[in-house]
Amino acid sequence: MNMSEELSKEISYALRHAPWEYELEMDEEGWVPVEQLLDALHRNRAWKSVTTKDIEQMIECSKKKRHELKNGKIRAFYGHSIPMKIVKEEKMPPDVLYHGTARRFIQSIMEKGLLPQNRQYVHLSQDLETAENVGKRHDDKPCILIIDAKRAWNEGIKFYFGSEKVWLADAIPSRYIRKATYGLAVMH
Ligand code: HQG
Repeated sequence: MNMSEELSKEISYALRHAPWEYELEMDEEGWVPVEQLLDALHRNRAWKSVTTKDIEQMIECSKKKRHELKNGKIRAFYGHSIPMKIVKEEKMPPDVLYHGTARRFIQSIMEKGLLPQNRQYVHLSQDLETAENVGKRHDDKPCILIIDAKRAWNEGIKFYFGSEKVWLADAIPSRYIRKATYGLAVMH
């Protein structure tokens, strides 16, 4: 892992899971003052000389947009597990969304629907490639689920904008979920 990836991981950990460990004051949309984050990072020898510019560069270079820096504040777009629920912007989803997961979770998902588990929201992918990459974190042969987002939205399920590739929902009932065969996913 290079320096920028390590910095991204550390910042994701702070902003998604443990702002109190870094003494960060977080607002309801997940924003914290960059100065506070820098102060905390500077207390760690590994990040002694990290600057706002380094954080900007890390965000810029990352293939996946995980953080946003604006008006002297920084936030994580998604992924939170802290007790205070981060308020996200409700938005009409595309007709179809995807979710990459492990084969071993399928039976439970088909019974109970998609649940946020340890995070605040269920994470859905904008495209198949993203879903495959998410699924590979859990299983070398991930299973891709197709979410009938349009119908779910029409029937009152709320969706929230996460980032350019990530959509969020409180939960997705199983009637809106079907399994893609792995072959189908690759063909698209
Ligand atoms: C599964 C990463 C059994 C769900 C990723 C998933 C993403 C169920 C796992 C983002 C279930 C939770 C989030 C049910 C859901 N029964 N299992 N009823 N409902 N699950 O890591 O979506 O790179 O919390 O399928 O790329 O994998 O860190 O969520 O497998 O965008 O920026 O429970 O985090 O982004 O796993 O990943 P996770 P996720 P970063």
